Amino acid sequence: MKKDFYKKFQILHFDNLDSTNLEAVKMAESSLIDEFSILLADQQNQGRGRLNRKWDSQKGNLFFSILLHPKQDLAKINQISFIAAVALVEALSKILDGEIKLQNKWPNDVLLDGKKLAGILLESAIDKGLCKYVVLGIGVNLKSKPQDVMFPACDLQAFGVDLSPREMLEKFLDEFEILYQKWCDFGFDAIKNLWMQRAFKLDCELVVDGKKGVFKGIDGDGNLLLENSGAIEKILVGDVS
Ligand code: BT5
Repeated sequence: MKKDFYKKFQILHFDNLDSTNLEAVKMAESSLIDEFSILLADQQNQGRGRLNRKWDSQKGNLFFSILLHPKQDLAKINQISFIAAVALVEALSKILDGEIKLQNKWPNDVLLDGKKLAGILLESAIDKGLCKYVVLGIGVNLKSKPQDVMFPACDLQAFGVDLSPREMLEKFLDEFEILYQKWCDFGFDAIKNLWMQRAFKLDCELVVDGKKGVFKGIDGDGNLLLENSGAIEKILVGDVS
């Protein structure tokens, strides 16, 4: 494993891990890493998605997890995955041709030209009603994409962009550092607005775990707002299909 710093982030770079999130949780539990440490792996054997789903983790793509100690109410911790999505989209918008559509898909995906480029997995530990730590894990398809997935996937290379995992990570961190600090100082409103500007299917019909309705955006906690027959329902977890 190699260690170095990029800005305030200490990067621990591994050839291979089961999962950067799993390892970050283990290291945080043993107090082996500090806030803003990043675990970066060239490959994962057991990359994880939400609800214990699998994250396809081929070499050449980006897999990392950041340890955070947010001093915010537990109810606000979920907002961090929206900060990450906005940071990733900001970074990608500076790299890609403006014609290519970049979108945020609720709750935690970044889409390029309507296909899933990246996924975000937030895991947190709570002690006596307070947040002990958060592990923010992100996977970005740079060179390859899986075929057999529930929502079509894509990779950056197919759009003419050739970046190494480290280069993509640094571009993400440039944006994330600023947005995370803004969130700590001023709250979620600005992040939420940025996320909504590129929300996939905003004001359109969509289906969330079998429920049909019109997507009216997210609320202050990041819940999806689904309108049906004039009534708005809040959806806390689910998959948009
Ligand atoms: C996510 O879950 O999208 C969160 C993915 C987070 C992965 C990162 S990699 C670094 C860190 N360490 C980890 O172990 N995990 C994090 P979810 O919304 O549940 O989406 C998972 C679903 O996306 C799977 O069931 C597949 O259908 C599909 N999928 C799997 N691998 C994919 C890939 N590389 N690209 C696009 N879609 C994928």
